[in-house]
Amino acid sequence: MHPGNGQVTNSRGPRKVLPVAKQRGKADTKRTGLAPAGKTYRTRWAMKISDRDVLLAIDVQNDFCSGGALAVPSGEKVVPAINRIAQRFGNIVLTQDWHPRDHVSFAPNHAGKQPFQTIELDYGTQVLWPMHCVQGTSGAEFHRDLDIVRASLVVRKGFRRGIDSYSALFENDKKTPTGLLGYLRERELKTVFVAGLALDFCVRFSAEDARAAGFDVVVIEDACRGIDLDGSVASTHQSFRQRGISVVGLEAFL
Ligand code: VGL
Ligand code: ZN
Repeated sequence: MHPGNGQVTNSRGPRKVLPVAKQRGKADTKRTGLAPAGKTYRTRWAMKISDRDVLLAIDVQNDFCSGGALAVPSGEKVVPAINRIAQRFGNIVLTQDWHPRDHVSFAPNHAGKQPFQTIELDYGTQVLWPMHCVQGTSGAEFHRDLDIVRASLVVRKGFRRGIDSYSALFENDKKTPTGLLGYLRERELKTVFVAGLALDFCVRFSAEDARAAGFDVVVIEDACRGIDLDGSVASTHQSFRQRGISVVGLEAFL
């Protein structure tokens, strides 16, 4: 689903969105790209952001950007998109993948295994990755252009040697909490807007866990990039549809 016009429907019914032209007033129609009378145009909608909304920016770190140890194709392109969207939010939370060197998800820590092969652990199947986001290394730092000053919380995840954590809420055993769920509840936040890297892993599992915990969830597709292992981007979109996770484009925030 890619409504593209910012209409977000969920279990509580449609969210209130305003046409951009209306919100800005008639004088601004040029800037919104509306065509002259008689010509066709695509109406653009603006998402109204409230203080119950939070932007969750997932793993915008050097190792997931071009030149990084686990580079997501065009990963760095999420940076200007997230910076732009973030201007609209009063609540911004960042996650940071933060592994010890001897982490169980690193292929070099398993004799005879190559990156992107899988192993079975007590919590299920685990993909083996190249070493990435090692605690304290430059690869684990946020992209230098990510505007982080207004973020109120940084959640580090994947710091236990024996367990990976794709989701910002629960580690890969689906039980061990990161603490973010408590933060979201205590702050009485209601809608989680998710962006970042990678769409088909950490963004996906964060969005799914937030939805399962009862939040309205909106994934900002243009502010994400995927790894795409064995059709994982397609299965991510299918999962979002099935779970009532909304997917919108960047134009909803301009
Ligand atoms: C991620 C694989 C391993 C991600 C993190 O941020 O999507 N993917 N660690
Ligand atoms: Zn990782």
